[in-house]
Amino acid sequence: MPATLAPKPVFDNGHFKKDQKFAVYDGPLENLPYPERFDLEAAIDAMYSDGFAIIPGVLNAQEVAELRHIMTTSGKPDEYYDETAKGWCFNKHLTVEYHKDPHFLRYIDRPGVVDIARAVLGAGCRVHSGTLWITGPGRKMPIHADFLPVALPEEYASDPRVRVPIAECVAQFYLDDLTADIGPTVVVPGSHRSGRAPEGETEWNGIKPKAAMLKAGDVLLFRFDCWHGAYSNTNKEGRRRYVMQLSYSHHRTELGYPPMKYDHYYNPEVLRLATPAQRQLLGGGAAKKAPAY
Ligand SMILES: O=C(O)CCC(=O)C(=O)O
Ligand SMILES: [Fe+2]
Repeated sequence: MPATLAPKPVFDNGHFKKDQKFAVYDGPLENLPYPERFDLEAAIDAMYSDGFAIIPGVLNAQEVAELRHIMTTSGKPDEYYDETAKGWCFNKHLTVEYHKDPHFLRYIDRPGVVDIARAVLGAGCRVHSGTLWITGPGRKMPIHADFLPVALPEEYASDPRVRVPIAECVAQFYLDDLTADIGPTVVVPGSHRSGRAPEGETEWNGIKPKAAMLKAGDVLLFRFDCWHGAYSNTNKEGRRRYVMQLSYSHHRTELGYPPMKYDHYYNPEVLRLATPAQRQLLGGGAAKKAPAY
């Protein structure tokens, strides 16, 4: 007789749960406090207490303009991304190819952002993946968790003695001075302490989503289990929101591009220009032959 197994627990991991209920937050919008000055220790603590940190002024005006230009001119013609006729919105979402394009090296180890990532994910953390995302009027995103590595009863997740480790976090580089009408990212502060992903809820513990009403060049870094979404883009002039996403993960996570130790997949310019710190973030190391899959 086979041994009786305990019932399979319901493992709820946000984005990846197909039958999850989602709800868009469209209530009154309150902004997150804007940090007057950046304090690294406070930002690291905030990743555990609030679930996110704001790093102001990461990119300068020229870098913002350069990235916006790259995003506008890359990919296919605009018609290809325009889904307004299907009841959706302009939605141009491109994957950053770190192994092909040396331009993107410059963003992966920005002071403040990478320091928090290393502190919360471990010194060996990696760049997991990146995207360039332009979204137009009509776009919104329901409140969700990107990934929930550890599901816990709320009484444990909220216990101050419990510090749930961070598996992955995403840095959103904003390339606009955000206003409510172009759909800022919203986060529910502290919601990772619920121990679960939202199920059609927009608030947790009486805490409503708050807007990251940031300036062009600022970064919002949040852990994947913190509930978040995006307010609707209701702009009447057709203004689009520009964001670069850069996610960091624990060093044992599979990356969304070839790790740099498989250097024959790489553009030689990326290999030539990468600093030792950037090599490490891209999964570099002693060059290896590709595994024989
Ligand atoms: O667009 C935003 O502000 C949020 C994006 C997001 O939550 C996601 O890509 O999972
Ligand atoms: Fe998300």
